[in-house]
Amino acid sequence: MNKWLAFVLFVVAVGSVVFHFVSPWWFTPLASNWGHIDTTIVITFWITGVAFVAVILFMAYCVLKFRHKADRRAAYEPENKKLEIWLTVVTTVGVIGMLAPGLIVWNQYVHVPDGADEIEVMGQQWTWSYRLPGADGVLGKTDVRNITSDNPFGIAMNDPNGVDDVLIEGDDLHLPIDRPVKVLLRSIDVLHDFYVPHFRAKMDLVPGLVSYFWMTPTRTGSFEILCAELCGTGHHIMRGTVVVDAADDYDAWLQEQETFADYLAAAEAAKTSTARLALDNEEAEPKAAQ
Ligand SMILES: [Cu+2]
Repeated sequence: MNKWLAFVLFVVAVGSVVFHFVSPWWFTPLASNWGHIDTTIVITFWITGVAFVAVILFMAYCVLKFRHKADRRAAYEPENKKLEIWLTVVTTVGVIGMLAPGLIVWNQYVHVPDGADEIEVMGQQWTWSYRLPGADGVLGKTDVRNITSDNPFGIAMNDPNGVDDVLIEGDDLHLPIDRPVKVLLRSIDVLHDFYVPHFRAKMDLVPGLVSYFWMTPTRTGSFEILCAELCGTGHHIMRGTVVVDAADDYDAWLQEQETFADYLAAAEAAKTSTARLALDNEEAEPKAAQ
């Protein structure tokens, strides 16, 4: 029985390592500058992998070596200074090895390089919308209290920087290749999490504040956006697409997008036509009564 248990433990240890190397599940091909994030995960795999194999093989060894024998008695050894020091040092080195690279990369992840473009991602149950700064390169100020159907991002009416902001609702986000971009994140209802696996980029959207990270797309193509925070019954449909374009394609796409000024003009036109319709009806009614 003990031999079998030791054998099963051995198979678990070796099988896990083999499966790790032949597994079809691995990172999606990288499409941003965040190769360092992959490195930190690989370091964690190595440290936890070595610890896992060591612990499982040690268990298999103990199950065999110290199995029950009628004439054997257990020894009581409450203290072993040497072993405790040794285990504490190895564990400390392992934990530092896992935490330190993460802290270094996190520091890079939230320190935006000078000259990065700014864009805004807005999450709400259960869609993604995007705002780009327009020709002036500056996003207009916003406030949730300004949000209406004509002003879905709540742009401040008295901020001239907001008028040319490009608004994208229910469509793909496009980004130019090889340009660092600061991604500002807002939510207008609950917690969401903007996640593009190919970019290795992920950040919570928290109602009431603007969170951010930065990255540089390094490859053209279409990449999936996921919400990585359980945000209600429609969480699973909260997906989107980000398309990384060459500079010319990006400019051509940008030309076709609507600005906040277009939104305001459309709202104004709708108001006028409603008013005219009401006026027409009023004029028509007395005739109908005759
Ligand atoms: Cu969500």
